[in-house]
Amino acid sequence: MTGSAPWWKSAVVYQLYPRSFADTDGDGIGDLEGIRRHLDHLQWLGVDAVWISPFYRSPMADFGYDVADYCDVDPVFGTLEDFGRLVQEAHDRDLRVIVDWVPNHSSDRHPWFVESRSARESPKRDWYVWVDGRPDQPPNNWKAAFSATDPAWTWDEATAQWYLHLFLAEQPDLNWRNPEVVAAMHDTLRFWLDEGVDGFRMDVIHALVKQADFPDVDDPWLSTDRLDEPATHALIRGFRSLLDGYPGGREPVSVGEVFILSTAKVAEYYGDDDELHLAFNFPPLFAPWDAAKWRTRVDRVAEEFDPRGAWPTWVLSNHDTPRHRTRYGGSEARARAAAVLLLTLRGTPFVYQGEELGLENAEVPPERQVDPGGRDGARAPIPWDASAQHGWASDPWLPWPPEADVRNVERERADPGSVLNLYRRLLAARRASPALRLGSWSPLPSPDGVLAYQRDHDGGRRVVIVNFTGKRHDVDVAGDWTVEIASDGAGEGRRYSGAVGADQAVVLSP
Ligand code: TEU
Repeated sequence: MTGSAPWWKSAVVYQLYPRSFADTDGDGIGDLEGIRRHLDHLQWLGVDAVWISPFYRSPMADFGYDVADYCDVDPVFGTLEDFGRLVQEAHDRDLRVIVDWVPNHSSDRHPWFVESRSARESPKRDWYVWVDGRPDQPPNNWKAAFSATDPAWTWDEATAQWYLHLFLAEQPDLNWRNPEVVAAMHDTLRFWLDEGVDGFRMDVIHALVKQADFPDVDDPWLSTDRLDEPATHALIRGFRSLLDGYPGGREPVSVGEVFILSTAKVAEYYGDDDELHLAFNFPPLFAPWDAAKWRTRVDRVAEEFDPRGAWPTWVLSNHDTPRHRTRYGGSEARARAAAVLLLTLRGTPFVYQGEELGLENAEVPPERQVDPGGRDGARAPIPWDASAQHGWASDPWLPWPPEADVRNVERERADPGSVLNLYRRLLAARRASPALRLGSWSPLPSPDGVLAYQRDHDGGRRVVIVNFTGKRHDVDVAGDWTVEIASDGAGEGRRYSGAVGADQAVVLSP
């Protein structure tokens, strides 16, 4: 690969939501062995790394984001041995493995919290956030995520204090002002590094330290004014030195979920190249399919990130948000054009399992809804083939996404015109082009409704044109260009005509 850039700058990361990827033991829930058996498919697709959503021991109140043992695999997903085999076989294929790390809160069944809750005098009392008060009056106006009304506090009858939980009551927040918590959580990072992982996706990392004295705030949900504390930045510098100092030359990466809707704030979490290696930046993910809005948000990233040498990330879909094809109105053509955008901006793209099949959100009838955050639709199982069970041994835990009879891995692999094969071509084009992987980004003149830009690296150049509208547009580009990739496959390998079709995106090479 090119020069001395760290691997994660060139990489495309594929997010695995293990419950819904592939099931091998027939319980209707995906498992680690299911991931291992499909590594050849991921290698065929051409991604460089996987991020696996939590597979740790958990009562599953938040489907694994409530961790009861940071250093073991939940039996529903398999065993630590399964994980070891998965890492080994991924590495054999040059695929890196990033695990999810959920440091803000544990499960209420974690032995740390059980002990903390047992008595005010418990040696672990101060591992969580306990405050005095009256049972009828929560300590402040902070609200728990997923609810319009529930306080972020639960009264513990037995010990007559409130404990804090930014999410569910089953997810008590750890007290990161306590150095014992810091040391114990550093140990969990070392544990997975020793298991061979290549990095961590760090859950709600901006939230670790809360504002002292817990004042009322203007926006009582996941707002920045009660979180985003200087002490959190100091903690992140500690994680960074642990990762950078880990022996073996593996260059483990940290990618933080900084759920703050200010790109300037997100940039601060890269520190002075001494905090996160990468951070998710949510404004583009939440942008509508609109060229001007995307242009503004891409520009914001360049303005805030470039001066500090921070490397961006790009995400269209994840396990918390409706799938981008659904958000953009259900059009496959738009979802394809969006894929071209995702995989050609400057930064590290994250592909969420199933978007490469062009999946839409599943319709989940009320009686099958299970997520307290209402996010089931994006978490539907991956259809592997056209059979009635789509490669799953029994009915999966959530309903199928739409059109699973045609929109499945087997069918789409066999169809050169499929969304899956578009992703594969885009990934191959990235691999072959230092300009697409690492090049600079500069906008080109284009009509309203169209975003055009070029990527340059060491004399290599690619031009990308994304038409966000349902109308054909002429877009002049100086010089002679060949259509390397077209989102609809049209004209690939031929000379660029000077126009992009409705909802079409193209990658041009000299
Ligand atoms: O998400 C944090 C977060 O901010 C989102 O949950 C957001 O509030 C919500 O999805 C809006 O619909 C992370 C994980 O990605 C999520 O799955 C977990 O539920 C959450 O943390 C708690 O661990």
